Amino acid sequence: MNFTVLTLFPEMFSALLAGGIVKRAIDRHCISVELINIRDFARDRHRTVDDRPYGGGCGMVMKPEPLTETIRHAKKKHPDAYTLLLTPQGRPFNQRMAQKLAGCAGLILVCGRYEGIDERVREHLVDDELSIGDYVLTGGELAAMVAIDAVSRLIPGTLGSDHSAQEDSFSTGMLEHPQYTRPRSFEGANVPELLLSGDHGAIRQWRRQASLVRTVLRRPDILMDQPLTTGDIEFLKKLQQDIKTIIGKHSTAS
Ligand code: 4G4
Repeated sequence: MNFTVLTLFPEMFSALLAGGIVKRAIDRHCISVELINIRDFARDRHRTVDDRPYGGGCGMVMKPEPLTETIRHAKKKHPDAYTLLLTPQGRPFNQRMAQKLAGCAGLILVCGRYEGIDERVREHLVDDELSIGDYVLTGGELAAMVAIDAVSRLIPGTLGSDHSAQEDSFSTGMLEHPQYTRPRSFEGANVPELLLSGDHGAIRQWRRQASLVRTVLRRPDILMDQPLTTGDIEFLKKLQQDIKTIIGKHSTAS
C-alpha cells in the first residue's frame, strides 16, 4: 500500500516515519509513504499557496491552482489511488472505514491548512472526505497520520505474527477486555486468579464477558450493530437478573 501525502508541512511526518510500527512496515516494504510539498507546485515567485476568501471574512483559503497541480501530479503517478481530503466536514473515520481503505490500491491524502481549501478542488478532485473526530485542527496533517497509522496496521505483514488485527477491539465490534502482565501483585492489586489458571476455555469466556460488560457500560451504541452469541445473551440476562435482585433488595430495605 502506498500513501501519498500532499501537505505544506512534510516535516511534520518525521514523527510518524521515525520509529514504531509504521517505520517497521516501511522497512519491510509492506507500505510506502511519499510526501509531496504543495508549495513546490506554486508558480509565482513568492510561491503563494493561499488567498483571501471571496465574500470577505477572516483567515485565508488554499488557492485552487497549486493544490490542483499537486493532486494531478500525484494521480498521474498513482492512477489507481483513492484521493481523500481530511476535513472536519468529512465522514467520521472508524475501524470499518480503515478496513475498506486498507483494500485500496493506494491512498492520496490531501492536507488542508488555513481556513480550508477552495470548494472547487474538493468537488472535482477528491473521492471522499474523512474526519477523525468532532474538533478542529490547524491542518489536516495530524488527521492524515491517524489514518495512515490505522490503515497501515491492517496491511498484512505490518504487525508481528504474534498480534492479529482481526482480534482487536472494534474488529470484534466490542471494547477490549482488561489486560494484565507481571507482577501478579502490584501495589496491593492482584491479577484475576482465573487468568493464572491455564484454563484457556474459561479465560476466553472471562474475556468475552469482560468485553461485553465494558461495551454495555461505555459504548452501548456500538453493541447495537454487533452479532451476539446465545452465550452472550445468556450472560447479559444473568447480569440483568443480578442487578434486578440487588435493586429489589435495596428498595425493600428502604
Ligand atoms: C480542510 C478544511 C481535519 C482541512 C478545513 C482537518 C480537523 C480535521 C482543514 C480545515 C482539520 C478532522 C483548518 C478547519 C484542516 N481539522 N477532525 N483542519 N480547517 O479530521
